[in-house]
Amino acid sequence: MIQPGKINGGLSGEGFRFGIVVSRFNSFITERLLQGAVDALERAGAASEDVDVIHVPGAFELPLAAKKLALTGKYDALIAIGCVLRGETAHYDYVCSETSRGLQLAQIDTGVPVMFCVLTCDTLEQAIDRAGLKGGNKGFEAGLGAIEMAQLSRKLRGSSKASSTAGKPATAGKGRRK
Ligand code: INI
Repeated sequence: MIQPGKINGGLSGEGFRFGIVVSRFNSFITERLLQGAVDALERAGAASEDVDVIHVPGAFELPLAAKKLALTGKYDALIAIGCVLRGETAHYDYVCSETSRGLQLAQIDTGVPVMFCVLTCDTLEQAIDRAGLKGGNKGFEAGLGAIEMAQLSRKLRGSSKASSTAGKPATAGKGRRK
């Protein structure tokens, strides 16, 4: 029986740099998600000087800001935080679809992981539940996801068949920044 090699991202944020893009729209919710994300990064060992927070007007502006941050080459992972609440018109659908599509494109185009922490809710109550009440804090989950993806990306940079040893951390990227 073969023993497949496993490459996983760990959960230590030490030595990684993170950018958080936050929408001001529905800031009652987004600032709580931001607190959750920062809490996760801090508890995982990320240093204050390695975490930058950038605010944008609304969720629709998150993709461009995320892409610009990714292109700086400064960050190991990004977190995009927003909250879109359904209204009476189709506006909600346009904002949700373009925001999610744009954020996916930003990470695919640049190779920098972008966590999708944009709540898309029918009611304010649903959003509150996910920003620190019954549904936990989706910002905290996004923070953990950012750490895992940052670690995984660093390992995968050195995981070609010739260079990797399954189960052992890859050497590429090590010491790049601390
Ligand atoms: N932006 C949000 O982040 N959440 C919303 O619920 C929302 N609604 O409902 O309109 C919203 N609209 C603003 C949009 O993201 C842009 O900032 C605006 O259209 C300017 O480009």
